[in-house]
Amino acid sequence: MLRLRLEAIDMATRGFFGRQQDPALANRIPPGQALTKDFPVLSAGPTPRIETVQWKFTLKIGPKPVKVWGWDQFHELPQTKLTRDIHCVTTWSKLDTAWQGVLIDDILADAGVEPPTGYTLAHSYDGYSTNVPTADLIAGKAMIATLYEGKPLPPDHGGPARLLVPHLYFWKSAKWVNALQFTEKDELGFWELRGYHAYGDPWREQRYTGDP
Ligand SMILES: Nc1nc2c(c(=O)[nH]1)N[C@H]1C(S)=C(S)[C@@H](COP(=O)(O)O)O[C@H]1N2
Ligand SMILES: [Mo]
Repeated sequence: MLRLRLEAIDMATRGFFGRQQDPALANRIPPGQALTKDFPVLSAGPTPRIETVQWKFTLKIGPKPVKVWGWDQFHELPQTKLTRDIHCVTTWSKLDTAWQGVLIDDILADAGVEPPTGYTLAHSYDGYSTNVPTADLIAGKAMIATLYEGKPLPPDHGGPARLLVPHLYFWKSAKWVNALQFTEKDELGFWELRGYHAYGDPWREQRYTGDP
């Protein structure tokens, strides 16, 4: 909590400009957010360095692994480009970020899996986790991204691969992702256990536990 808030204050003193600057953009900036052109780095711990040769991504139903992809296998899946606005709970928003990767839909199709439950947890190499309802990952809404602005995703931003769920606060977009797990119930992840909202819709300003 403390770390995130301090960074937000620091950012407010440099490159920010308010929503009033361009009224045409106002309907793209959720309440309490301000635009930035930077791409701030927010991590709970040090950046893990994962070589693509050792990278693995596992799809699990509960405790049971259903399919594991290595880097090359993963790149045989259909590649999709998404350009989306992103919103961090520390109050920065960034417009038109361009990503490429594999839609969760295409991962499930490749594994021959119909979503078995309404809830998932994303897991990462640094021990991070975050919960996202299954409905928010499918129908073209989310991907495992490997390219940012046409280049390999830098390690600080979650490379080699991160989850991208752009319509929820950015802490849901797990960096260094290595598994997606279907769960019976909504199980809270790293920040959700530490005071952040279970769902995290920026348009409803669902920042903290108990926000409506
Ligand atoms: N694995 C992992 N993913 C993570 C985090 C983290 O600490 N570890 N931080 C989250 C938070 S709080 C935010 S706001 C975004 C920040 O992504 P960025 O550093 O690319 O801006 O990543 C999210 N994903
Ligand atoms: Mo965050």
